[in-house]
Amino acid sequence: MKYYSCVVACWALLAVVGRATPAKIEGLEQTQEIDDVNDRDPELPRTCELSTDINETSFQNPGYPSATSIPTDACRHKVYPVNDYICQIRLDLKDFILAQPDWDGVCATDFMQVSGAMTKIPQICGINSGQHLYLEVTPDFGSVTINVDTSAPGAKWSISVAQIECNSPYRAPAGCLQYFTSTHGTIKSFNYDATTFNSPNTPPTATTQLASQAYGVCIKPQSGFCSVAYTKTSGVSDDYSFSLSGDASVLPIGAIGSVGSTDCTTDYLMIPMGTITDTTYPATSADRYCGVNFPSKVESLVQPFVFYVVTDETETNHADPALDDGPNVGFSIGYRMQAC
Ligand SMILES: [Ca+2]
Ligand SMILES: [Ca+2]
Repeated sequence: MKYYSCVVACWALLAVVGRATPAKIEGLEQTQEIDDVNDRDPELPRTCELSTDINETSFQNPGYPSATSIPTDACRHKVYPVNDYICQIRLDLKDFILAQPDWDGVCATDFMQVSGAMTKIPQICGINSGQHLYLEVTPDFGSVTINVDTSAPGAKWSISVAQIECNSPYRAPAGCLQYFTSTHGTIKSFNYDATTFNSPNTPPTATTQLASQAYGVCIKPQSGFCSVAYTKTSGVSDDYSFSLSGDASVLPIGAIGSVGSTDCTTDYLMIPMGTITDTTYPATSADRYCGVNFPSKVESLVQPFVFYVVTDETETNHADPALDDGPNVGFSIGYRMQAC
């Protein structure tokens, strides 16, 4: 009963206090204290302005599984360590639908932001159900705050929060915002599921790729496997399912992508010493991949198996609008470990 009455009270409080604090980023610096919830029931979902000090809890929007009917403004969830041996926190975005970014890929309406961890988390918005993130913390981290800030109705999220001990086999290597442990799988850019083309054969009409990203995606090494091969999950060279830079709406379908550090300077994937198995490309190896397409296969044997995602803060070329860097949809890349 304490929880439910608090939900109502906190919701009412947000409606009043939240609106009185229009600054978005500064939301985390509000003097308003987050309520400590010491209910030991992990099944009890936590919503705005509530905390947890037990493992495996969920942070959800008010009214979940329905979407919000009014903006929440800053909606914060504070996570305290369950013991003195916590080195990571894994966030699983079970359900995550926020407003889309603006034309520059900036999360200007809604965003999720995390503070208190060593890992710098990019601001995330749009559709990210099924994505996950690892936050690196020190065992004496104090607390981590997850802030989902919405200024439009229609947001919906359910984020499970798992604390990982320093000696846990589930701990990801340091520096990996995302960590994949199977021998094959799919790695998607954040908000990739908000594809703005009607089909992969029609050009995108808006940028869904998010700005200001810089993170590593790691793949767990396995005995008997010596390299990783990356391909577009669409499996089709002549489509618009991949675009990181360049105006995908004017380039012809099937145009080859760009590779290398000269051409890929704004938004790109970095695959260390990638070997290109695609004779339509002018290079046989490159570290950077961008443009409006991806080679039929890129293989890397550099361990640890990591690829990096980098985007700058804009899609606009102020000096020459004809060279605007979008609309771009990001990437959906399949990875498969290759036997030695
Ligand atoms: Ca771009
Ligand atoms: Ca950009």
